Amino acid sequence: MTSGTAPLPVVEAKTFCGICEASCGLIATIDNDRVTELRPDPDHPTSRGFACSKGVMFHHVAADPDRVLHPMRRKTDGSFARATWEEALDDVGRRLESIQRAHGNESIGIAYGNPVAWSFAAAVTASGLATSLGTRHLYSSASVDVNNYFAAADLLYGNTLIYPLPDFVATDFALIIGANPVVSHGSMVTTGRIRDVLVGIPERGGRVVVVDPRRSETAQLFEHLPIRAGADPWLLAAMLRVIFDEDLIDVSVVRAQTSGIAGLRDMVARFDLDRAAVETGIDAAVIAELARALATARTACVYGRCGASLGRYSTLTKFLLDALAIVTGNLDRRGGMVFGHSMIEAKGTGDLGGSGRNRWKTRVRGVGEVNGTAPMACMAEEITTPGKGRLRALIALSTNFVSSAPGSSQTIAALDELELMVSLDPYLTETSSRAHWVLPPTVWLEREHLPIFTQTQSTVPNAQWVAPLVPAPGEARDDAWILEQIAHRIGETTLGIPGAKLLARIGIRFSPAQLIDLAVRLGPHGDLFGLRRKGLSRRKLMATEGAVKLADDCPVGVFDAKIQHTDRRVHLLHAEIGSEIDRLIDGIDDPRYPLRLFSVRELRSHNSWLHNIPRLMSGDRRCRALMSPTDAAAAGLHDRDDVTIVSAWGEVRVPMVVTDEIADGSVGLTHGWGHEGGWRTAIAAGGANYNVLTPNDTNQIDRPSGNAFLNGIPVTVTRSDER
Ligand SMILES: Nc1nc2c(c(=O)[nH]1)N[C@H]1C(S)=C(S)[C@@H](COP(=O)(O)OP(=O)(O)OC[C@H]3O[C@@H](n4cnc5c(=O)[nH]c(N)nc54)[C@H](O)[C@@H]3O)O[C@H]1N2
Ligand SMILES: Nc1nc2c(c(=O)[nH]1)N[C@H]1C(S)=C(S)[C@@H](COP(=O)(O)OP(=O)(O)OC[C@H]3O[C@@H](n4cnc5c(=O)[nH]c(N)nc54)[C@H](O)[C@@H]3O)O[C@H]1N2
Ligand code: SF4
Ligand SMILES: [Mo]
Repeated sequence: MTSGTAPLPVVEAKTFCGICEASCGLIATIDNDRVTELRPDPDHPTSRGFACSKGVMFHHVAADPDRVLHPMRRKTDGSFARATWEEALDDVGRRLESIQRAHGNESIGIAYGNPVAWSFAAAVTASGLATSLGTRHLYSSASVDVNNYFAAADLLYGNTLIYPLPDFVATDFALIIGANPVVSHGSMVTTGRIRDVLVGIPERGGRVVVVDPRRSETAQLFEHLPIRAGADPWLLAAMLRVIFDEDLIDVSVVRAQTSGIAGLRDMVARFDLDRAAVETGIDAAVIAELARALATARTACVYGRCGASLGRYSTLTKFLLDALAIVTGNLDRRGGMVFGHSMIEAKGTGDLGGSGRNRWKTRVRGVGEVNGTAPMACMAEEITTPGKGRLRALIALSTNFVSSAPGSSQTIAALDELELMVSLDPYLTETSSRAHWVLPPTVWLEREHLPIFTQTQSTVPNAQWVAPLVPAPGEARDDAWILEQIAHRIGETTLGIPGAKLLARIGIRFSPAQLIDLAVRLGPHGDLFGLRRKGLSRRKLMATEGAVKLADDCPVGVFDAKIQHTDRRVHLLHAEIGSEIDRLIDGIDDPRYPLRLFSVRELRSHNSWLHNIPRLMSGDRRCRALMSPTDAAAAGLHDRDDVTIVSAWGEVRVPMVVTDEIADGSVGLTHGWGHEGGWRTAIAAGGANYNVLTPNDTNQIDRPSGNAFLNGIPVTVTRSDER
């Protein structure tokens, strides 16, 4: 046997999970260039020995027999044929060049999805390519998720990326609006073992109140306040009104930290408690008690996620939520809301992608950009509407937007009009299978890996940077490499800095790793190129096993350094918020659609994928609608009926479960199901695409942020055989 064929020794290496924002520490067993086992890392500073079933199963994704491992070209009959990288890149390059010549760079677009948050190189490269092209067609899944956070942060704190974190570990009172961290493991805050941390609050005498139309896995553990889906801004504004009316604001803190308090008081004075009670389904007396409890708690934090972020008025909702913490003196306070302390400052990370808002507007509907990106809700019309700058070629990167973005039927129809669609995806999904080319990316076990996004929001600041654990299988290549190859063929760069093209021409190129290393070394914990002996750099981190803890918790007393408005104050008065309040108060319900639909996320799903791993799909896993016994009886429906859910924008057929988990007036539906393409287990799971029911009409989405409207959709539900 020669040394070239000798089996490699079985080794272990530390990494972290690149699926969700918990970014749990993992230990991988590597046998002959394959990851054969993943288990929790007991020494990771945040996750401390926790990992969920998805994380420890991820090597089954890497080894999935349905995984795309070679460039694939779609044939006229819709099936795919294998091609070489040269053929793929040359064809993509030629077609893009001809679009460039005929219509200019502004007709080429990029759409990226959630997994980019775990691929720093892809994130840097995709935004760099969009900058080089000078195109406004850069669509981010943030617009179906968190743009409202960014818009509220811009208004309140003066920068889209400065969002304070709930200090769950030290708080006396946690108000959780539309989040299910026991299942999701937290979002827009990275707190390891989040379930245990939350359980610790009542154990030390505090309170956790969960506002949710469903008695979720989180609500079951704490005080559950059922609310009608989509009614959160009514609850929050009414609570603020009580706090003002009863003089419960923390006057000295508010005087020191804010401007516009009188304006905020006038805005919430427009909310009547009795109407708020009707809108939310929560008694006025209960709303008032909740407001008093929050305001008088020794410390309190407020936290809202997808239930609050995917409503029709999501920026208003997030603004009011933060305002509750601010007026009660809980900002920049231990046990209240704290600011992250990362190895790369959030603002710095954002500056690479251009943090900001409303610096330009979309071509067709004039919706303002957020962090340099346009809303996915606008994409279909940008493809179908003629004129200069029409979107003609789309590079889709780790997104399954046919399932995850609103208006799926319109999106599917629009994709037919694209002259070129290229999808970088490890699977043939309902999105990628509509592309002309599907190009095979590595997954996070196979590439250099650092928690670029979640390191900014970890409540135990830490740093980790790992080398690829195993080589890329088949012909898979890093997303960043693929984008660079495409850019190279059309005379563009992937470095989003001024003068990048000139530098490239004289042979000076920076890799994404070099760029991020620079940000780390010059960052708050960086080695300043030797000036700070114990400081961090890529080289040092990669030589370290596991993650490095940077502090026990986030700092307090950093208000002046974090607030980015030039007067160093939180701004509470905004015309944009005033007009959202007008829209909310003047809104009229359509009597044809009396129920409110909301999304249900499951432990062993991740958004619209991970449905192809048999071990994650075992047991009774199916797409289903959930309805309260009272609403079901009123509509003559029974458990297990096949029902049709109809909204103003579409309809789906699904089986129904009648359960007292659901509040009257709301209907739950699992999202991310109803697959097409080449992932056989996912397709066999059946189900329907939730987002057939949601609007891509920009009059319906959140105005200040362009965030999609996916929760609180007015619907009606009937038995399918009665239609
Ligand atoms: N109705 C409804 N819709 C929703 C939501 C909801 O609550 N309700 N939630 C929204 C939220 S919060 C989000 S974040 C979005 C997510 O929506 P998307 O951003 O579209 O993300 P996913 O559905 O997670 O799909 C990720 C895709 O990336 C592929 N992928 C995985 N890893 C890699 C990789 O390393 N490289 C590449 N190139 N591809 C990869 C997967 O195969 C999959 O096709 O969905 C939103 N849609
Ligand atoms: N297992 C698992 N974990 C995940 C994901 C996943 O798909 N599966 N996705 C990841 C991603 S990308 C994200 S962004 C996070 C999301 O993290 P979370 O937001 O914590 O997760 P969701 O399940 O979307 O929680 C939303 C909660 O809001 C409730 N809700 C729905 N509509 C309303 C409403 O109008 N008002 C109120 N008050 N509540 C409402 C729902 O019943 C649900 O309990 O999870 C991440 N982690
Ligand atoms: S909780 Fe999220 S980060 Fe942790 S193992 Fe599960 S999927 Fe991975
Ligand atoms: Mo998300």
